[in-house]
Amino acid sequence: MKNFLSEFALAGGTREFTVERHVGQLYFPEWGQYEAAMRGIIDRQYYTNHGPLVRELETRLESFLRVKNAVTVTNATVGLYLAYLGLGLEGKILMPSFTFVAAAQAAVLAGLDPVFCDVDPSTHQMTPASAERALEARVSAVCPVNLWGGAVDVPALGDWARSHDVPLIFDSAHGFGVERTEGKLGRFGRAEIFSFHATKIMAATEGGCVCTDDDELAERIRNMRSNYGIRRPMSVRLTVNARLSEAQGAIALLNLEGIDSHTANNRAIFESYRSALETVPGVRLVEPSNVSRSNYQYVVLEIAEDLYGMSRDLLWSVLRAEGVRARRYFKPGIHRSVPFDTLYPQYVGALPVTDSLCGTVMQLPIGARVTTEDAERIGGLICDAHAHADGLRAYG
Ligand code: T4K
Repeated sequence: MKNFLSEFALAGGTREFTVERHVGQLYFPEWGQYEAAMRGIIDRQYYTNHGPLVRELETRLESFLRVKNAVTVTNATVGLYLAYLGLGLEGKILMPSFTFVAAAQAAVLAGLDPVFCDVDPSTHQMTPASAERALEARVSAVCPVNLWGGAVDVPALGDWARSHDVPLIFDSAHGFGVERTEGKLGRFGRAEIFSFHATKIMAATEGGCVCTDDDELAERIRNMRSNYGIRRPMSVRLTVNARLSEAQGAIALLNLEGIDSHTANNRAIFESYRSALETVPGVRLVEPSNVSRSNYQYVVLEIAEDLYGMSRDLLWSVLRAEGVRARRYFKPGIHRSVPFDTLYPQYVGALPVTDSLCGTVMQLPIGARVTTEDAERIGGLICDAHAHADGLRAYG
């Protein structure tokens, strides 16, 4: 507890955490299991290009997600790119600007023009209403993003997409293991793309997968993914190297085994934050939206400066000084990032919710290296910083 201003690290006091706490630390497998998996790879001397571990991973992902095809790839950015290419999309693709830049980068790589829309101020998710406002652009596809261990309202967006006859390609980079009443994310729209980055709950250090019930699309992506092709050869527009290695496959398989316990661990941390923060004025913990089960991989706060007493950015600096490596995803929104700000200047000033969220939203540490006690201490720091906001503002 920080009783005096001088106790805050930003004001010269001792930092709360000597070992920094990060957002989304990898649930790295237990060492013995990892060692055994690596020995197997070395014994087989087969390291990549759709080896036995990656094949097993794909089969296990298909049965876990109840989807016909899970095509593993190097990362979600490349997965989005291959899905756009595999669907033969041309022209414009609609997506929210309040997200990681990957969906737009992948669009540009695939020769598409991204069109940006705003999001719902409470859930941070894209809605049919937010999509509607961008529709005059006459897009050929929509890429909704399932954010923060929550999801968009899938049936509502599905109805909207059907009525406008545009395919949905879901960026579900945050959504592994997340469930709606209709089932797990992974089988909605024409394709869903997951990330297995080190900061995700289902991690392979790097990696991802494209999920689809469309066998033809999956086969096309498999053919594009490897320069040598795999399974049924098919003529495709382009091939790239988007393969997952056996070592990544091994880590992913072990993480898939642990997914329920990792989710339970995340949930306990999330609940610890919730109770530590519920009475702090001007701090809103964003609950995962539109899902029956979250993976709780993101602890997202909105800071209302007038009520809390300091800005999101100053609180972020207070926490960083204490060894809490909070992040400011997504600052700026895609429409204000290079090169999209100059390529598409029409969006600057046109997405007020996104602009507001980019200045008020922050993520707190969670995952393998964070404990429920850490969450209580971080919540306590946020509470103490509010109590000393007048003094801390001098460090802004
Ligand atoms: N769609 C959405 C909605 C996404 O959020 C993302 C990626 C994608 C698509 C594309 O997925 P990928 O192509 O990456 O598979 C990160 C991640 O690189 C990125 O995967 C993630 N979303 C994005 C939101 O954040 P950075 O540059 O902020 O992450 P980085 O590497 O600085 O790590 C964040 C924190 O995690 C740091 O505090 C340190 C900690 N960390 C990181 C790594 C890599 C660790 O503790 N260990 C680690 O090994 O972009």
